Amino acid sequence: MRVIKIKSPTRDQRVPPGQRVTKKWPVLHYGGVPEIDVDRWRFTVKGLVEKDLSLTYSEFRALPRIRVLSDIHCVTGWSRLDNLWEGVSARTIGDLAGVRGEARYAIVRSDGGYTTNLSLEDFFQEDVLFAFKHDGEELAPEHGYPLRLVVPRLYFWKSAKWVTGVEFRDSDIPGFWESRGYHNRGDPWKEERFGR
Ligand SMILES: Nc1nc2c(c(=O)[nH]1)N[C@H]1C(S)=C(S)[C@@H](COP(=O)(O)O)O[C@H]1N2
Ligand SMILES: [Mo]
Repeated sequence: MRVIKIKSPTRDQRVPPGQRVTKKWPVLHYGGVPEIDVDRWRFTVKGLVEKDLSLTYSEFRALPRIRVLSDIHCVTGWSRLDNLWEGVSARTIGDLAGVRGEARYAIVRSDGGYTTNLSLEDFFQEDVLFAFKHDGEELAPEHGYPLRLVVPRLYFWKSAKWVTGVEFRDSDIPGFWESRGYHNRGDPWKEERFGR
């Protein structure tokens, strides 16, 4: 399979304000790590699309892949540079379902009820992907196995773990952290940590 390689944009000043670099990869989430049976797992796409999707795990793994090299910036203050992700581009998912012209937002849902919201401008950046591998290895359960979203240009809470689907809408729904005081967008270069 041909894999398209993408490098997220970086700046001369590599690390955003208020962040410290770590080599380790911390584990952070609300609640427990879900036990997911990939034989029953589905990835669903619904809302303002031409065609609803419900993909099995093997169907998802057969989609065209990309690899993205990008940095993680967590709002709690750590950054981890040069992560190599492999998975399916958000654009591939959008193209498969046929996102309708009225759509403005993507609401991403996870096993366990976590959600996060993105404008379609942010969701369809070329380095956004649904990843099943990190640095050449399958994702570990605590990092989102079997699938997580990765949104390199925004704080890492937007990168939902244990993703089960996406809904395209014309109106926004603040996600789990966004409705608990985190910023609605979360650009680390503007330190959009809290508030709208
Ligand atoms: N489903 C789910 N995804 C989630 C979270 C969560 O609580 N549930 N936490 C977010 C937050 S706040 C961060 S910092 C990252 C942490 O990812 P990591 O544990 O792989 O470092 O996951 C994000 N994705
Ligand atoms: Mo976080």
